[in-house]
Amino acid sequence: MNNRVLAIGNYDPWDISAMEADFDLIHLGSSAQIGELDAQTRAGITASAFKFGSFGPDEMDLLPDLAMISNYGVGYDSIDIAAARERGIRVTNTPDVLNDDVADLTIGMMLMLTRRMRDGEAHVRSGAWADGPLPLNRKFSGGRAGILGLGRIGRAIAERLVPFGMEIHYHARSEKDTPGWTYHDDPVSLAGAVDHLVIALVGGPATEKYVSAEVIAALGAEGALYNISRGTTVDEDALLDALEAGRLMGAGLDVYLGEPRPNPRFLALGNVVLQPHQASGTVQTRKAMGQLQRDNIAAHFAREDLLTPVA
Ligand code: 8YV
Repeated sequence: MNNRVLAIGNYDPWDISAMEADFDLIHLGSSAQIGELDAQTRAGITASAFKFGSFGPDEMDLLPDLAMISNYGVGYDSIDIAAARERGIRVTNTPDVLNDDVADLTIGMMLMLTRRMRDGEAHVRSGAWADGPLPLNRKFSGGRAGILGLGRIGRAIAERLVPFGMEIHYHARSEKDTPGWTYHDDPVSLAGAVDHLVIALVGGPATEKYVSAEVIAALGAEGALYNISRGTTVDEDALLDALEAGRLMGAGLDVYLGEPRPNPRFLALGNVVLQPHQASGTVQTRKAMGQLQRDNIAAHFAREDLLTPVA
């Protein structure tokens, strides 16, 4: 077997040089360009380092020898897993190495929103402070936090909230072993019990609009919503309507529908903290994600067990 790898997406230079050193690399910016490779080149490719675009049956069928897709990212909703399974293509992702960063950014957004830190900074920069103090805001420690999806990232977020004296509630497919956190068997009940609702669900069709208008209504005018998962998990129109009408205290968002051009209605709002899908975006974590992606590909070529196969 050759060691040709089709890398797809915009990689950092250290990933490109490492892949060039380890593999016979072909690099495309997006999966939409696969068809531009000639048939002979495509036929020799057994592994893809995937980062950007979508990987569905059409793309897979252009690569007749493809045996594995190594996804850069823990979320693999842009890969059609059923189509991969039908074709015997194995898929890996990059779990765990990004838990800290995603959880850190979540806490940052929670504090920023609740303590009105953006308004506070504007107050200093504009000189408005000389005319009077910033209006009082709301205490963060000792509140009630709800985690929707208690996977590895959800748990890392909950663990960070414990030292803030937060009461922890969660909803997941089933009750988990936790240090006394309160389980809710549906998201509406969870939203109704908390001040801060953090979405840490997996993406994909199964969780589409899981945070419905009903969940948002249950969170209520004193509640705040945070999303570090995928934009698809929220009924975004219902969220925007609630934020505009003051039926929700605010939102902290790292992910949106239509990235990288979020709905402009968000930009007009004062009660939101908006981040550009950067939760895993530190040099250290991105290097670890690239390394794990390459390690999975190396295991494929060595005919060893893949390190982090997708279930
Ligand atoms: C992206 C992410 O993968 O891991 C995930 O699921 O959403 C991010 O870490 C990252 O932006 C690289 O494209």
